[in-house]
Amino acid sequence: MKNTKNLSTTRIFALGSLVVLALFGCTFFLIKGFKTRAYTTVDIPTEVTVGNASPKFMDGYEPVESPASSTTSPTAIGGVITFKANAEDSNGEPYYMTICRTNSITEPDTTGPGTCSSAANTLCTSIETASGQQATCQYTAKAGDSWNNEWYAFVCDNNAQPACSAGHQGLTGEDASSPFYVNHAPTFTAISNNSPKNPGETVTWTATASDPDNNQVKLVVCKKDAANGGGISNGACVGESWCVGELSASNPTCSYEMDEVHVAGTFDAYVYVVDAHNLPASGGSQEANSTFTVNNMAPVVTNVTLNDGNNIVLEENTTVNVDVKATVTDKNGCSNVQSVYANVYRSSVTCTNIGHHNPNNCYTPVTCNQVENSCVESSGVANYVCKVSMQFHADPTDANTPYTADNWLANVHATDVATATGNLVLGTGVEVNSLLGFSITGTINYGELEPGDSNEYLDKVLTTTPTGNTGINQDHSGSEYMCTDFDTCSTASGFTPIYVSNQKYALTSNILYSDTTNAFVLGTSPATVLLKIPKPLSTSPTGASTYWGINIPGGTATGVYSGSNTITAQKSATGDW
Ligand SMILES: [Ca+2]
Ligand SMILES: [Ca+2]
Ligand SMILES: [Ca+2]
Ligand SMILES: [Ca+2]
Repeated sequence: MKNTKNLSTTRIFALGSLVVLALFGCTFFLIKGFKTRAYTTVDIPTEVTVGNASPKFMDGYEPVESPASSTTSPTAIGGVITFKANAEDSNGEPYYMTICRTNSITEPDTTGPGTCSSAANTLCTSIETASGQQATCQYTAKAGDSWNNEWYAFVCDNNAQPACSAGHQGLTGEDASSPFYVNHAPTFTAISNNSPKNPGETVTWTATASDPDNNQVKLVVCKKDAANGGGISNGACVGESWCVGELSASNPTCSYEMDEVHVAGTFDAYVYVVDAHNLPASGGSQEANSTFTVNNMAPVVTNVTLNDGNNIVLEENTTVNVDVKATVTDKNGCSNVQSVYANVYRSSVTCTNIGHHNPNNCYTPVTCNQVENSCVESSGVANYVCKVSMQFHADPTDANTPYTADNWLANVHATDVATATGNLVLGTGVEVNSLLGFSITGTINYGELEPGDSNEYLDKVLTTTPTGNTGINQDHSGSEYMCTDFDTCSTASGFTPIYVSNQKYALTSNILYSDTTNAFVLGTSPATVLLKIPKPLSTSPTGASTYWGINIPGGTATGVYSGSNTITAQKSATGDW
């Protein structure tokens, strides 16, 4: 090194002077001996030349970076590193500190700092600093810097023939020692994801990315970009994230595990790559919107019941509400289900659209409503109830009906907002029970007759209207007597009850009381009357009439006679429905 060479030259010169002086002294002594002259006082001239020594870094004040730059805490591009050291010059001269990239310094020809081997190799140079004081200089990290940047600190004195120290890299093993590290942004050239996926599945993004410093890289996927209040900070999304990946050597991935229930649709997903120091990539695919799609799932219908599994009991001449219940599951959430309806029908009937609606055998569509608070958000399950307003004349399917082989079923349909559908037919149906019923308008008032008289024609009409769901006949019977003190009907002297057999009835009009074929005698035992009223098909069913008359036996006392006739409905043979 040049500084070392200069120091050696100086030393050789000083030693030469001493040798000359020694020779001179020895000669003088010999002359004195020869002349034998005595002196009491001799003036001997002296001389020394003091060489210039370079400044030295002081112990405990070796050169350092501030802040320290290390692999775990590298310097950002544009970041400033201040180099600091204290040096002492044994000549007491001020000094300059110069930081070079290589272990080489050139002393200046005249006063001033030393120079590195090239301008490119010069990091910084301090101002003139007094011996023993701290010298500082600053370097701003540049994109062109390497990851790993060696440096050497030199101190050169301010002398007419300056001398520089050896290069110093700081204390071994210290973060603040050479080298300093400059972090560069990762490159991020492409992004992809594996959607569409179903709710409950996992969407994975894969980035094409690496780091010029061989730092590990990480992929972060955010719900919003920076322009909309999102973006990233310190390697994390500012707002909500879809996922935060793991650090990897290159091509990092990031996976979003969907909940079991997830809204369907396409979602914005802004992708960011950062290095292990959370330095974001710039350009390329950074902040690209790599949208992902969650599939719509068709609703699924389960647990269909009709009337809670019980046979259906109708009510005469009116409707009853029968419940259909079902569970509907949509993995896009309960609210994704837009409509639910049921078809309720006799099993051998086609009942799939409103054109099939028939209150005898097919109720469609029956609106179903979500049971309040039944939605379980985490599973997309909700319960529904559909109320069927079933008419009294709905076809019975129990024994002794034309539909014994059938039963009643429910088919529940669910449709979601994306018009995907699901349905389920009740597996085991229930019966609609036979409902035997009728109503009769009017009472039988035979009018005013004298003993020995009868109604010439059976002209007192009773109209029977069926109010159930079967074809019907009737049984007719009457109390044994009509009497003035009904229903005591005293047979004591003075009381003349009218025996039941004086009443007759017919199934058609214009039958004479005296007709022995078509006028039937009423008795106390029920007699089957084959009215053959058909099974009602509507709320205005076909009815039937019976025609009545009476004969007043001779000797009957005057008075108002009362009695009671009993008419009972009987299910007719299925052939008469
Ligand atoms: Ca010096
Ligand atoms: Ca360092
Ligand atoms: Ca980096
Ligand atoms: Ca859905």
